[in-house]
Order: sequence, then structure tokens, then C-alpha cells
Amino acid sequence: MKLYFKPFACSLAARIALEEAELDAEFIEVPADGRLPDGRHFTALSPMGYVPAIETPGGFVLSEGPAVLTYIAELAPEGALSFTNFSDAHYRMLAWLNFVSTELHKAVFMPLLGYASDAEREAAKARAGKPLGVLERQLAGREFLEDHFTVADAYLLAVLNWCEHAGVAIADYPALKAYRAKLRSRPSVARAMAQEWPLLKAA
Ligand SMILES: N[C@@H](CCC(=O)N[C@@H](CS)C(=O)NCC(=O)O)C(=O)O
Repeated sequence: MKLYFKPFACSLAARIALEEAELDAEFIEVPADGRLPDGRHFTALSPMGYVPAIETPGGFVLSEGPAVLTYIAELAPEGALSFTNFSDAHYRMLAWLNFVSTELHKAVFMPLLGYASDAEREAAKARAGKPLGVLERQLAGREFLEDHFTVADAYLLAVLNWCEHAGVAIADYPALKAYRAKLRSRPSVARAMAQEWPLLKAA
């Protein structure tokens, strides 16, 4: 399998998931101009030009983070990155993936990371408190979003990594801050971040 990524983008979650489940993958950094080493343009794989995207040896291509993460979770040994299908926890995990994607990643962090006008950034700041408050309450006294580490935690960690750059005061959310610190020391997360640090610096 190939994972198309950009350093410290949301695709970091997919790298963490692959590390956590010890699944083999080739990691292909998408350059700013989208021209891939094999000559294709990245939009041939991911129509919006967004990472993450994965490509299997059989030629199956998938973009959209929550779908990519669900696919990796299902490739992994059962329970390693998600819960048993049809368990309540499995659907709560899917709900968290969607929550992180829509309420945090797109609604709050994308505008704050600079892809927006000043007015849109102000609106994003005003929107931040509600989803961060939901997460703060969920994570108070817990190590993970649900009973064990899943791809939803990997995604949330990748997004929380942007707080400082986006001007989101994570110190106002002590449970979230502690959750992020603890996850960063998890071996799969630490390995994935260490692999992408030099690439981010070089970018
Ligand atoms: N709807 C997409 C959004 C993914 C997304 O926003 N990816 C960002 C990085 S976090 C991206 O590739 N932006 C374009 C760029 O960096 O050039 C998904 O859920 O995967």
C-alpha cells in the first residue's frame, strides 16, 4: 500500500495508524506542485488535491481521511485500531472521526491555518469553543476517546498538533492538553512524528 502524505498534515493520522498496526506501506510525499515521482498529478488520485490518499497494490485508490483511516483500521488485526463491527463503540468511533473532520479540522483549523479571510478566521475562532469543550468533557479522566486507542485518536492528535500554529490556546483545555502530551509519547505516534519532523523542516 502507498500512503500519499504531507508532513504534519492530517495524513499524519494515517501514518500513525499504519505504525500502530505494524502494517507495511510506502510513504509518498506530495510535492507543492502535485507532480508525483511517477509522473502523474496527485489530483488523478485525490480529485481535490488533498492528502491523505492511499493506493493498494491492486490499484484501489481512496481519499478522504475518515475513509482512509477506516480502511486501515479494517486491514489491521481486529481491535488494534477500532472495535468489533456492530459494537456500539465501533459506531461511536466512526462518529468521532466525523466529528474531528467536520467540527474541528474543517470548521476551526483550516480557516485558522491561513486558508481564509480575516473575517472567516474570526468566525472560526468563535466556533472553536464548542467542539473543543465537547472533547474536553469527553477526555476528562480518560486516556482515549473510547475505551482504547483507535484511528479517531490518531486523527484528533494530528489536528491538535496544529493548535500553536493556528493560535488555539490548548492550555485552556487541560484534559485535551494532557491527552495530546500522553499520545505524543505513545511509541507509534512518536515514531510517526519523528519520521515527519525532518520532512517538515525541509519543506
Ligand atoms: N476532505 C479531506 C480534507 C483533507 C485536507 O484538508 N487535507 C489538507 C491537509 S490537512 C490538504 O491536503 N490540503 C491541501 C494542501 O496542503 O495543499 C479529508 O477529509 O481527507
